[in-house]
Amino acid sequence: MDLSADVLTQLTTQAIELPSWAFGNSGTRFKVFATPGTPRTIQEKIADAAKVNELTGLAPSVALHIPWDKVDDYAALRGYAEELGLQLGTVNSNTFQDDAYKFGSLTHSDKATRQKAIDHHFECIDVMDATGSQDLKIWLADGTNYPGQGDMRGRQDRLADSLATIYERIGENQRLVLEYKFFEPAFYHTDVPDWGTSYAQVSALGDRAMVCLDTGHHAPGTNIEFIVAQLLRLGKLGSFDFNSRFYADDDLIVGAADPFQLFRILVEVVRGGGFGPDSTVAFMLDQCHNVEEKIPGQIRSVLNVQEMTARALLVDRDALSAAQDAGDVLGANGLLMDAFYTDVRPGLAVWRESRGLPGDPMAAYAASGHQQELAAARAGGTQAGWGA
Ligand code: PSV
Ligand code: MN
Repeated sequence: MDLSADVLTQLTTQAIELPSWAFGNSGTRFKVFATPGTPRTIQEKIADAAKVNELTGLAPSVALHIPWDKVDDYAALRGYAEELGLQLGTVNSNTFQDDAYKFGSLTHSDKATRQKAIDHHFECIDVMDATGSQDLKIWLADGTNYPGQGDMRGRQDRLADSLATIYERIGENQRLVLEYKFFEPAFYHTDVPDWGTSYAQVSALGDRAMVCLDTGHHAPGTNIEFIVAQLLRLGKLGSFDFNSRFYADDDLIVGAADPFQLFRILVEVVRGGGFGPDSTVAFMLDQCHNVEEKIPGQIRSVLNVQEMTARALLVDRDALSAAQDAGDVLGANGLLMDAFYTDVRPGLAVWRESRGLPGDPMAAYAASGHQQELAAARAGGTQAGWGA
């Protein structure tokens, strides 16, 4: 199976947004290992994202996290990004690092605390207006640790009210995407634990409210591609946060833990019209690089998505439908596996070179000396990490 001109043309449109926080230091609650050359400012994070885009042609935008990426002049930040060939993308709110939110933010029983969280989202919308960002992404740490600790029903009602107030402020060309996560930091119950809750909440808001599916936020064994199919069917899949997990919210490189799962997800994306110029689904990474270098970690990640998209595009749809309709169980399964087992890497390398990109972006980066240059240039200052 070769990569046809049609498949390559479709791949030309692929864009994967990078998270600014992927370039900062991160780790576990046990230890954060610093990497020489780690950005100290949002400008340096953007410069690193631009390097990923330069070598892959896959990552034309970078997501911001407020307040981690706070600056005085967002229009200037936008200008800086544009000079480097990037757009500023999704604005991620943060209601999980403030003492006031110990017992919740948009769901809190105290009106003033809810208003504080709402005001924070208003601030994020102001940032979006200045940066030209389309999506406001809300992930909530809200939940409880013990049965009886909170009124789960009341919290849903308050969440609906808070979201409605935020949604009213969203501009005509902007969207609100609500992310779900089945546990952590709350362990007994989480206020937005699953796609169904996110779907119910955003459906009540309107057309510009959508679900964000973070691939790392499901219980082991969950059929994520089914959720993808269902949300696309319902017209409510707004965006992806791509990453890999073995055990929890591991935030490892997408496609690293289970490449076959990533393939299956992308098969449903393609099947459901979620890929290509007519799709409004936004593709983003939500990852951290705890022990590996960050720029090559991001390069590896976007290449993984590209490779699995290419394989998903190779599925012979007509033959698959025919086999499915004929009840040809093994034939249908074989068609899917043929696409999955096709090594698209040599074909993609040739295609990249034809577009003026390095055939092997990982090797090109390693040979460039860029990492060493950054390590020398970025001596001193405070390296960015979660919270800065
Ligand atoms: C926390 O789980 C998290 O990783 C969510 O997935 C958000 O998307 C991200 O942090 C940024 O706030
Ligand atoms: Mn996420």
